[in-house]
Amino acid sequence: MSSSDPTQRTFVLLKPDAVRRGLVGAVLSRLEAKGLSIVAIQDRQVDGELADQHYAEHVERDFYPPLRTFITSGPSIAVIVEGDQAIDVVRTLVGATDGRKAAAGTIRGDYSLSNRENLVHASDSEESAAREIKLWFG
Ligand code: FUP
Repeated sequence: MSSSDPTQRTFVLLKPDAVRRGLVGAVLSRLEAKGLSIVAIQDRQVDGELADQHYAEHVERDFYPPLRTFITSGPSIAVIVEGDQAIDVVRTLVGATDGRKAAAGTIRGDYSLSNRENLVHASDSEESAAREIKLWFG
């Protein structure tokens, strides 16, 4: 993929709340309906070590201990999503961090009422996508 190629890969995690609430299909179908492709998918039980690596930029924050408990609380689904400008497109579909403030029509805006249990993680830059795809898929 050359740097001028708009096709990108991004990392998406369907968090334990999405699995527990039976929203995996609903979330994946929104990504697919947009025209994005799922190029890899895996169910993963996140342990504390992977949580700390994934959220390296947040480990010192006050909100991290309960976030760590949540993200390790049950199975998640790790996904690589591909498409034209996939990183920004997926972030737009996911919506703002706090589900109470996320716009209606976004995944978090439609399905989450929480700033922590917000269903989905999506890479926020090309650097994050590359780091996270390597971390989760090797
Ligand atoms: P986002 O990029 O929207 O996933 O949000 P951030 O990278 O800012 O935060 C990562 C995760 O930390 C969020 F998905 C949820 C959690 N978080 C909290 O639990 N409390 C906060 O105040 C902020 C974020």
